[in-house]
Amino acid sequence: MMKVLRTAFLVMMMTLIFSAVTNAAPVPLRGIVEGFYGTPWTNENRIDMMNFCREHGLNAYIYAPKNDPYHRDKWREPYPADKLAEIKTLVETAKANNIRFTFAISPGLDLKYTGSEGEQDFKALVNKMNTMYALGVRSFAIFFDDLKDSKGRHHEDGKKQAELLNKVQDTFHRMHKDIVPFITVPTEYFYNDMIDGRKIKSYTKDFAETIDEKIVVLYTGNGVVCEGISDNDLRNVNDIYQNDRGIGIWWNYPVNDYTLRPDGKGNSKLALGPIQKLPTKNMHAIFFNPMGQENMSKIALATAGEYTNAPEIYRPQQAWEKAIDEQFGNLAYSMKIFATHSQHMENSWAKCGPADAPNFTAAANVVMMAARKGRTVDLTSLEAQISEMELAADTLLTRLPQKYLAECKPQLEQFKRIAQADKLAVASLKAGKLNPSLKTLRAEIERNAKTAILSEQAALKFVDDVLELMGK
Ligand code: 14T
Repeated sequence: MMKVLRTAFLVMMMTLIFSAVTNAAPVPLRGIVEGFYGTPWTNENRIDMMNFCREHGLNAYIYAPKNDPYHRDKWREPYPADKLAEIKTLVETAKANNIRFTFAISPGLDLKYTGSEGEQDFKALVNKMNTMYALGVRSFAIFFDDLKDSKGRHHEDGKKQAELLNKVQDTFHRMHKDIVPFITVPTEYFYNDMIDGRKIKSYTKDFAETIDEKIVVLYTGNGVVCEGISDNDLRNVNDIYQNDRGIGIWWNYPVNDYTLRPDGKGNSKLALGPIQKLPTKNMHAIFFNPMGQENMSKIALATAGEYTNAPEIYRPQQAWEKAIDEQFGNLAYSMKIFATHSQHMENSWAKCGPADAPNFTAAANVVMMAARKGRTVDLTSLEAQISEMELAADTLLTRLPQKYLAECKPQLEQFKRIAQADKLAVASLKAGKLNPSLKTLRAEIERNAKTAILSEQAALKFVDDVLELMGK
């Protein structure tokens, strides 16, 4: 009898322990950081996104819009009543959706650490956070990113910053027992900025040594916007930041604020690919920085949900197809064609996301290779793709619901122009002489490139390749 009981007890314990292990979320804190430059999301956007997060297994949202004056530029100034009411609604919506709402403040531009000014600023910080506590906020972040001058230098003191963070957290924790550990982003927030050759820079060394081990430190990878973070990359940065639960990630995809249009109204390229190339283990927290285009961000963010809920078995391409099928119903086929041409984000300092339209590039390369040798080639595969592109652009322009169209119309129109230019490029190759309309259309594409960019290295490159070959 005793033996049977003991066995039963053991089995029960094993089951409990095992289920505790398997039920533990691979990434306990996973969500969105509204941390981009440019026009912030509307509260309606945010509420919509919180519902989306719950549906996709994301459980955290950080409020940190760079262009909210009360978050950064004028961080000392109290929020006006209407803004407070908005934030209160967000806090309540987050709660109803089981999402941890974090209020972030970015005081670094002019924060004072010492003397009577330091005292005053400390009080201003605590005051601002107390107002948020009264609205129901229980999670707080203080960010110190983007404090570099025009020469790319910063003058921050890692020890002073970290000491201030610790002091604010301690003070706040003494006042309110129900707050969770703070979140921060240091001034040197990407790996290549933390080291100088093989040496850890003094700012990072001081910050890492001083910061309370419970505080969640976020970093963006080897660069600000980078191709991926390997398990090994994560180990390297965790050698610097030996925090309780390891360093967390602020992932700069699908954010596109660095492709801001000259008129400031919107961004020229949309990031419509899947999340990819992120670590498979040892992540306590990951936050995805989205686009100002809230609805168009949901392709990448749905894949972020898939990834964070099972990083080890995540497959980007499959998650991407599933996301588009779910979100676009009978327009999914057309949306996949458009989105394939707008996933790769790259400029002089940023590089992220899968290559645009790899199938197009492959077909175009075969064609160009032969054309350069003066050989005739089979153009059927390329022509089929081009027709589908034009059809997809037309279909989406006429049938996409307004909430999406409002976020991607210039890009869809540009997509259509590029498809038409591709068609003229193929016709030129076939005729053995340049179709004069191609140059006109190419110029029109260029005029629109300030507001809409996509497929620069794929469908648009083919146009330029043909122009170069047959030009003048
Ligand atoms: F906090 C950081 F992790 C971070 O990424 N900060 C900003 C972020 O607000 C912005 O959305 C993101 C993408 O542009 O990159 C950081 O901002 C930069 C960084 C640069 F190197 C803006 C311009 C830069 F040249």
